Amino acid sequence: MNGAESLVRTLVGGGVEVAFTNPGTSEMHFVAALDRVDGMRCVLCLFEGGATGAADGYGRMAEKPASTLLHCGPGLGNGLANLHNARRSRTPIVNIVGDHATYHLQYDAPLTSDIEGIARPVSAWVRTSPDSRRVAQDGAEAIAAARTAPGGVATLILPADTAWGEGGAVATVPAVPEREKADPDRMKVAVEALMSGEPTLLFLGDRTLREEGLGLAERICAKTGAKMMAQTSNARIERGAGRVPIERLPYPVDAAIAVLKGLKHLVVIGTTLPVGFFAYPGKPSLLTPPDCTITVLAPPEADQIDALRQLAEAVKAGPAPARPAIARPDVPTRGAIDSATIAQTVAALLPENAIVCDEAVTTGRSFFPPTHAARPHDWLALTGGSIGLGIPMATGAAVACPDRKVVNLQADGSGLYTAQALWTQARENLDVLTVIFANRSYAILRGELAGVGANPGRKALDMLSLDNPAIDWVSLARGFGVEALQAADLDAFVSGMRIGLGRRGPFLIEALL
Ligand SMILES: Cc1ncc(C[n+]2csc(CCOP(=O)(O)OP(=O)(O)O)c2C)c(N)n1
Repeated sequence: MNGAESLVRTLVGGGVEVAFTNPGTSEMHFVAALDRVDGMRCVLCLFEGGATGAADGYGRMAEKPASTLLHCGPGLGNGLANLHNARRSRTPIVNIVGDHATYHLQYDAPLTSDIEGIARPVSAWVRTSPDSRRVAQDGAEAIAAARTAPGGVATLILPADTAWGEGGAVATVPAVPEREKADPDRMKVAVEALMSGEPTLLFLGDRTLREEGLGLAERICAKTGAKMMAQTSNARIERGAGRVPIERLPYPVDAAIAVLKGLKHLVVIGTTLPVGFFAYPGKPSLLTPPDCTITVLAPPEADQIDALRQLAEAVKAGPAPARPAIARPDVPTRGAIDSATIAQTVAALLPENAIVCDEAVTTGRSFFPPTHAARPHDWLALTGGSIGLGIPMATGAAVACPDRKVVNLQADGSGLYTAQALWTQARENLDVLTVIFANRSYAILRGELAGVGANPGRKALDMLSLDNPAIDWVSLARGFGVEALQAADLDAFVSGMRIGLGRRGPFLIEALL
């Protein structure tokens, strides 16, 4: 068996069943091995950012790693932005990058580069396999590294001769270490904060935002009077009718400072501190009031659910409190296509068990309150602020969950970074409805210009406008094999949503805002 085949067999044996690929010459033996081994679905992505974003969407939903297959340092570089987002969402990914044969590197051929150096900032684990007898073992360790809490990108670099060389043997995946329990001293401080009667916030991320964690947090808050809030951008929240509604820390710094005002204690579980996405002149980085105590009870790598259980027990939390049911709204019948009517339409029509992939940027800022009443669904957001994730993430989520409708709420500028992932949706016949918010601008950056105190002139404003020429998303989608329609008013938008949600397979709506 050659190294490539031993690696593919090891991946399949270790539960890696999907490869999002964009290969080149150095990966040809790996590609050939995919044909000799059953159990690995290969999904071609036309750009590495599509492959890495799809692996992120897949991992968030499947809760196990997919692999990528990328070509040398430049291919990895193309995929880096979405690996950055995956690192922020702590998604397990086995990131496989081909390289020149070991003995060829000394000649500095054109594609030679420092792959480890490119991979390191986004990877929890990096290894270059030295030879074909070792490559399966390295693959097995990569799977374990990707799955080790909090989850991350394990980059395995595969010199071409490690793939074509003989002597490979299938390896088994080593055990993944258990998550550590919360520190008892911090638990004591957190319990004291919650029982103090002073304004206290449970600041939540990661696993705490699934049904079980939210249920525990709700009971703790009901007992102690504390409030709960999610970090701004989350890998996955289980929400919708019958589930615990949770708001996110607002993105704009002033709004975030306002909601945290008066807080005396912050208890952090499954995330990091509430800081601004950016610094702004004259505004703080850390957004809690200066006299607020902060206790990081369980960082993302810790056992967050156990921390919540211990807290619930320590404060003697009662059963789930009665929660007033919020009625699902009807579709809007009056008004323009804007944030409010879009959110209302989504809330009214989203099918049960849908997966929402949110790269709506400015249009989506206020989507949460109106969609609490939507049918139960998962909500996946842009975790690392690196735009160009939405369409690939929806692609990967649809591969992971073929029985669930995926709805990609997509800002137009961000969508253009990785629009070719639509082709993968068409080729794989994935059940994804993409809704493009065609405001034909980088709208968020207008606010940022003001926020940093810059004084824009015509040239600066020109850098934020996408209307000359206007991008024709319907033609773009059709060109990639995805049926599409344009909605210029609210009626057309609502009926487009009914059409898109009522059929299976990829579909795109360009909503003119
Ligand atoms: C990889 C990357 N490049 C650039 C940026 C800077 N940036 C942030 S938002 C944005 C434009 C977003 O425009 P669009 O997606 O149309 O959303 P809108 O602001 O119009 O709602 C840009 C360029 C970024 N966040 N990530």
